[in-house]
Amino acid sequence: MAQNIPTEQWAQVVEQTGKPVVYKKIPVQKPGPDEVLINIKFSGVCHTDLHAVNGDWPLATKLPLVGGHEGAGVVVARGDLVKDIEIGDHAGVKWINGTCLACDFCQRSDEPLCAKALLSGYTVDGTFQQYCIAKAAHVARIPKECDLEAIAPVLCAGITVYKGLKESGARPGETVAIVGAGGGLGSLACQYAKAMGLRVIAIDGGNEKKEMTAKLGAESYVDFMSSKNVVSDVKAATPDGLGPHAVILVAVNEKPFQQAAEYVRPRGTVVAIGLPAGAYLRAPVFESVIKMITIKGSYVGNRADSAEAIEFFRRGLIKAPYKSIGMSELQKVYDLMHEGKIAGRYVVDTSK
Ligand code: 8ID
Ligand code: ZN
Repeated sequence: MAQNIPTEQWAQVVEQTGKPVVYKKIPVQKPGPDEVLINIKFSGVCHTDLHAVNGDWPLATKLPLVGGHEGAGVVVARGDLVKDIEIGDHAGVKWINGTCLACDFCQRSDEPLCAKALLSGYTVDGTFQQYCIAKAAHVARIPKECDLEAIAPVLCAGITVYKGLKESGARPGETVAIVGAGGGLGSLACQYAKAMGLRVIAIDGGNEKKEMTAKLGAESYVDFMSSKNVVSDVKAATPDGLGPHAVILVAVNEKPFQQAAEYVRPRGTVVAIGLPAGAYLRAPVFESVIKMITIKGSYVGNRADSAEAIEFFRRGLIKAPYKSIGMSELQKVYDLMHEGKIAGRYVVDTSK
């Protein structure tokens, strides 16, 4: 290990689900043979982190838990088996912290489907601490020219929506509806969709998100809070009135998951990404069949998707808004997120 690594560090710890996070000092871990230790400088706050704090998914978290999975920083130590990443390199800790690399899914580069996947900030400690461990094979390589604070949200939100847009099969010039467009994933989805040559209908609530999504390149906005009929408003927002070719669902609410099948274009694809607790995807069989629609899930991305999403950022194509705050104030971010009051993403600075 390098000499300047402290034995203790600041972290935000979930000690009990459903209770506020606790800001305290905890020990710095040592990386195993196939792991790296990353000095996390900045970490985005994803709604998944709030699901972990609330314990509202049918998947248990580790406890006590350090949340966070959009961590950007500097490699400060590595295990003996690690050869392809150097001390001093910039790297990112993603949701997929490690996988077995040997199962059928890993072999086919569907690593998120690996049954042995370690999940940062959920089944292993994540990035709301100053020093975080991850499997070297899975850490994201971040080019030195990229700003570590601005790139943090790409490490989950960016990768996930980029993958989801690819899964939708939408082609350049076609229209995609982004449901929850004013949130963390949604704001990045607007930018990736635009960079991929797609036309964006943003769906969210309130004027702040309307203005933000317009700046991010959305051509139209449907306000789910004031619209009298979301289905007809979304259809009307497409150039020919037939509905969007794809729908990217990144809201944390069940209702839009039921509505999407109604306004998606015949032959279109609905991609479910958001994970509202206890929600169901429902669609009428008759219309789904005669419209030949596809409804599918999309879950983060593999290592290649991650590298591609980072490359879009490096090229200057992704400039999503974020708000900076000290890591000590993480609970404030969760409170705002719970109320749906965050336009874009919050990024915490682990030194404050
Ligand atoms: O791999 C995955 N599938 C993956 C990866 C990362 C995150 C899934 N997620 C999940 C999270 O766990 C969470 O459930 O995606 C969801 C969205 O995460 P986020 O973008 O970090 O959440 P946010 O910033 O709170 O944004 C949610 C937005 O949805 C809007 C809200 O106003 C907010 O802007 N929204 C809601 I709640 N209801 C809506 C509705 N009916 C709505 N927008 C349109 N219509
Ligand atoms: Zn996330």
